[in-house]
Amino acid sequence: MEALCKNPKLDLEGALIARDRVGIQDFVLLDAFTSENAFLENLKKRFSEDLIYTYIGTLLVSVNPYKNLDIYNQKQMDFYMGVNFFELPPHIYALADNAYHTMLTEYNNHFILISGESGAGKTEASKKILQYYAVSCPSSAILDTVRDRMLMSNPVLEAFGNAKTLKNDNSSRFGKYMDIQFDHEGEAVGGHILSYLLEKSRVVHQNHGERNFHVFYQLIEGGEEDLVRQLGLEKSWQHYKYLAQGECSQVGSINDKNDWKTMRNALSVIDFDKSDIEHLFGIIASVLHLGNVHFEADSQGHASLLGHAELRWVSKLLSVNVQVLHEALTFRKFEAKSDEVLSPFTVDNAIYARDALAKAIYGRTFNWLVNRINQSLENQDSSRKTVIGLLDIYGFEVFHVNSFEQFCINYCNEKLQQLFIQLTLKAEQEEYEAEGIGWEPVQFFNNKIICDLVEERHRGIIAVLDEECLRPGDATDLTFLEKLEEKMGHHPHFVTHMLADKSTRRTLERGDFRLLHYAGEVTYCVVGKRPPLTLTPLHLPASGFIDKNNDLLYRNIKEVMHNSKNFIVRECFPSTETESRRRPETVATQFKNSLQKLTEILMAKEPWYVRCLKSNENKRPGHFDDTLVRHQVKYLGLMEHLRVRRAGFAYRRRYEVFLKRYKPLCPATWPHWRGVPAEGVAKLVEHLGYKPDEYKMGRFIKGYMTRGEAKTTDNSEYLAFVRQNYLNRLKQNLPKTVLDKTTWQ
Ligand code: AD9
Ligand code: MG
Repeated sequence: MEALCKNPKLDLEGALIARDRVGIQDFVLLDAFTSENAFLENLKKRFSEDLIYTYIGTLLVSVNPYKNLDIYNQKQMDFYMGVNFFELPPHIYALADNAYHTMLTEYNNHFILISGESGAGKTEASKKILQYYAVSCPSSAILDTVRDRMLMSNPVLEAFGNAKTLKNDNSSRFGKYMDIQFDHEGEAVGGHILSYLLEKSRVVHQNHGERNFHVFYQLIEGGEEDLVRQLGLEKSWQHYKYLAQGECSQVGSINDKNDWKTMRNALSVIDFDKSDIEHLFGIIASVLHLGNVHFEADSQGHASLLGHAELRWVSKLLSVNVQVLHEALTFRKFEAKSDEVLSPFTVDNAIYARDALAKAIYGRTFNWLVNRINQSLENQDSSRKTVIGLLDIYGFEVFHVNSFEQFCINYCNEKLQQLFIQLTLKAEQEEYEAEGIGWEPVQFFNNKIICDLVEERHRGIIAVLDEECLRPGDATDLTFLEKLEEKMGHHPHFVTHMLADKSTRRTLERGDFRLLHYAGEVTYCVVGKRPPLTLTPLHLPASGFIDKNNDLLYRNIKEVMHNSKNFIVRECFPSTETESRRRPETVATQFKNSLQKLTEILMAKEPWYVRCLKSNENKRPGHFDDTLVRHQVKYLGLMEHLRVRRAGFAYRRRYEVFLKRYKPLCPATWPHWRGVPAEGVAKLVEHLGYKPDEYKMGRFIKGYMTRGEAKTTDNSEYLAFVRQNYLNRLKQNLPKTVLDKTTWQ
């Protein structure tokens, strides 16, 4: 282990001597680190010493160790509290601390973007950051409650929103953005969570080797005898069709019994009372019973119910009338003139309606849960607060068969990569140009072309999909695919069986399309794998793009749910929905819009980045797969980021802000500088003897002097482009008292 980890504050020099063994902790600082090989070698060297974190300037690279390291504890938190970023070895706590102190001193909003593919360690990183704030921020008794609730929201949301996949035993199946609100004293006073598109198809279908959401297994394994009896459940996951398909319940890394206890305790901390909990678990159990409701065809080919006992449990737990529910699952209601007409379902229709109901109940209950947690985190005080937002979203994923869900997840990752590019590579270089600073452009792959391919209005894949979904008549997954072929035929990132050359064609089926994502190729299966109905219900059909995008739930089923006596169910199915004649937005469009809003939220804040890398595909502790890591380094654009950072000026502030911060370093500017801020800064840097290539002055000086002619955009107010290593020296020179006390009201 790096000496610094034992006592970072005392052992800086020791760490420098040990450099050969442990590699370099910030890629920016070393001249020899421009090649990809050297980059990887450094990561690997550090990884082999359990040093999973490395900086590229203020960006933190983290490599998943797949083992518990003794670096997340109170002692480590104490080391990092209030200490300058580059004075200690890289750590997630350092990044969290720096974001926090910058927020306090500059009084602005920040966000931490945690990205990486599925299983790379994003959720773990976000939990570590939250824990750091919970422990290190000042607090009072009242605020302790807020802090505990924030921490406890995690086990609850993970139980309901995470599941075992082939990539990750605790894979996030929803996106999460959490604002932590701080008052001017730096106390965490509240929080707010936004959740994004839960993968609710998992409720009714899991691939082999995968599980349903954790909460189901927790309830069955850990649920108290009384509760389980009240809910009419068997203590065996094999009994439930919705849990048995993946043929995978016991997972070495998961202890459902203990997780149940943690989650139950967390619910009480978040202020769920007995009635909330009863209603909530009633709903979860009802989904399991619903999965065991089966149908057979009667002599006329209409669906007839097989599982009466199960349906009774469903109606009891959801507090709805059993007859009415039965009817809603086996008939469709039409309005013909002033009459209501019932049209019987086939078995296929009934299975579809049953699964749609299970998905709707679960998905909406999840949203209800997020709202309920938000109420408990709400801060009543209306005074101005600053926030740090934490973004932890499902990572890029490629399976053997990829469907609509992977399409949404991977699109979301494209958007985040685009945001990263916008905020770093692109914006940074454009700014140098705008400020008139000499600059050799760094080439990078801009994935905007893929984002456009997916989301462009009228022309993108989502637009074509919606068009097919809304088209009355004979639209199918295959007609959708044909439309795609027509419209995207020549796009360099899109290919189908029909469009492919001979060699590629062999790897594509007729119902597939392939996207060349920034992180690699993914083949999406558009058509539903709907087997003949003679197959056992164990092999439930997974539906295709059109179905999933439509996410249809018949109106009479919604009405039944709205009349439920379970208050959660009632809230989840409001009357406004059944009364409205407007067609709801499709799933993909809703998702696209919510990502657009998210981008706007993030763009208004100061960014910090954690780039998580997966060390190997087999979750093997301490194993570093060179090829896999190299691939991620490439597609995440880490080399390009390093080049921009090394050549560029990582730190920039408006003249006024810069002067306020550093004026104690120069007698001419301290304590007061009465002139133009830009000139004060010029005095300051002259006094400090900066070398010309260590900093640059943006256009503002010129702009200010020749007022009137000058353009006065926000950008032109920037000045002090200071190289990262120089900034460290600058900060180190600053008297400690000033560091502590400077505030920017
Ligand atoms: V997904 O996109 O939600 O499927 P994540 O969130 O990127 O994915 P996660 O944080 O869940 O991955 O990490 C996967 C597993 O790696 C965890 O369950 C841990 O077993 C392991 N892990 C990740 N980070 C660390 C770490 N810093 N220390 C030890 C870790 N183990
Ligand atoms: Mg995750």
